This record gives sequence, C-alpha cells and structure tokens, in this order.
Amino acid sequence: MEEVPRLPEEAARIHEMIRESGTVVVTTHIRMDGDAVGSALALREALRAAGKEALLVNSTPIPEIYRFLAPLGTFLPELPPGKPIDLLISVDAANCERLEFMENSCRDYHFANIDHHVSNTAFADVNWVDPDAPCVGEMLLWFFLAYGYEINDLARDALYVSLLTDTGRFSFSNTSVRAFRAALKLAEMGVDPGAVASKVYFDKPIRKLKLLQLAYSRLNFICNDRIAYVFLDHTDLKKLGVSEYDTQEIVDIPRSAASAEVAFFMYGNADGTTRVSVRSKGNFDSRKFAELFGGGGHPGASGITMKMCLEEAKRVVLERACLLLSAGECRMDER
Ligand SMILES: [Mn+2]
Repeated sequence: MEEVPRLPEEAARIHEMIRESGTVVVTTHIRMDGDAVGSALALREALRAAGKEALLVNSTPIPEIYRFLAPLGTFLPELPPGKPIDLLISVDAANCERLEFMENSCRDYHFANIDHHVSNTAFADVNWVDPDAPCVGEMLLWFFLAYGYEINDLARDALYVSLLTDTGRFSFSNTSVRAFRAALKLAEMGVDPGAVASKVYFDKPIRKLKLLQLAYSRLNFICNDRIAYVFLDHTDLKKLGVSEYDTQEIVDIPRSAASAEVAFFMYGNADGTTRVSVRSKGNFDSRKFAELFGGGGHPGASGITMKMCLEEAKRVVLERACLLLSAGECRMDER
C-alpha cells in the first residue's frame, strides 16, 4: 500500500474535472521559477499519460536553466486561437494577474487552481491551495500517486526540480518534513539528486557569472546593515547579453549577509517599472511589506512591481523598509 497523505476535497474535484476533459491547458505564473516549470511540466506529462491532449501556456519563455527538462517553445505564448479547451489548470500562481496571457478572462474557462501561496485569491472554479506545501510539485506528487496518474522519468525529475528550487536546495523555512518526504519518495522512484542539482546550479555560461560579478559590485547595506540590497538595470543585462530570467537568484546575494534581516533585489525594467524581490530572515514579514505596495508572496519571500523607475523605487522601498524595521513593525507574529 502506497503511503499517500490524505488529500482535500478540492483535489478529488480537480481529478474529476480532468476525467471529464479531453483537452487541458496547463499554465503558471509569468517569469517562471523552478516550481512553476517543474509542476506545470510534470502535470502535462501526467495528463498526456492519462490520454489527454495537454498543452502548456505561458507568456514568458522557459528560463534557460530549466531547458534541460524541456526546450524553448515548450510553453506556447498564448492560448491557441479557436481551439476548444475543456479545462484550464493553473499551478503555482497566487492570482489571475500572474497569468498574464489571460488577465481579465479568468472566468471564461473551466478552471482549476493548484497553489501553495498564502495570498492565493481563489480565482478559479476549484481552488486547491495548501500554504503548508513546500512547493506545488509536492502537492502534485501525492495527487498523481493518489489518483493513479503515471509519473514518467521527466515528470519525476520535474517534480524534483520544483522541490529543490522552491526550498532553496532544502535550506528555506519551507524545508519541512513534507519536503523531505517528497524528496525521499522521488529518490525511491529513481531521481538522481546530484545530476539534477548539477544541471540547475553548476551549468552556468560565463556571461551569467559575469552578471553575478556585477551584482556583487552593486551590493549595498543601509539601516545599520539590517537591510542589504542589489540593483540592476535592463541596460546592464543588455551589455552582458543575459536575460531577465538570469537574475532569479541574485536576491540570494544580499540575503546571504549575516546582518541582513531584509534583502532586496531591484530590477529596472525597460518599460520604466521596477521589479522588487524581497527576502526576509527573522521576524520581518516580507509578504506584509510587499502588500503595502500592491505585491504579494510568502512571509519569507515576496515580490513587487513598482510603477516607477529604478532610482525612485530604490528610494521609496528602502526608506519604508528601514522605517518599519527600526520601529519593529511589519512583524510575522502580528496581524
Ligand atoms: Mn512555488
């Protein structure tokens, strides 16, 4: 007997929805991370093995580091026009706006939402949201086993990528018993953890290392060193020949400072907006902080898109963060 944890009613309903569907589109949030790519890809594989026509849609391309799982072009940039779709499943997206290609049309489809963000807005017909899950890949692993979906080698490796990356190589606060249980299961199923980690973390082109070099040179500390930040502009990336997707782990640079209770990576987009990644250690709630500016995420990791240029966003965000931190506000243990 397989030791599969009890899944909630919503999981059973999503399984029903899949059973009744022929063509299923799987989507996930823009600027995909490892959990987005891994869980979407694994779900597509499981659906195909179950005899469904399954497509992946995302308006942003698959990041280079995950192309060992699936090539560029695996995700269609938009829904194929005129194609009847029986079911749409979103994974790892906290809200409909994160599914850029279908903004404002989230209610036009039979729609299932599988996610682990506390801030999930329950935007679909059926919403299976489990904030205690280390990643969506973990939810899907037990979903597949509970309902007898086949997990091929690609799906297995993709699920492991979800787990490995969303837990920060088993180091973030979501590295729970559940995370290790899923890792054990995937290892028993034959995943090669060393080989997967090597593909994700030790396979960088030199231009990406040059980007890290530049990022380190832009490392700053303020607020008695309690805040660390790195900033980059789209022109910096252009000069190095790297893409915005190559910046995903840069926030780990300021975060790695012992004194840093809050870490920021700020990226000035070409359209004049600024993307701010927030990470926190200790008691500062980065999700609460992000929400002050219309962003969202998890208590330890969140994101904001500021409708202002990099210089202005730097000033506004850093000032506010130092003020709140100094006053002991924006804590995890209040609200
Ligand atoms: Mn995730």
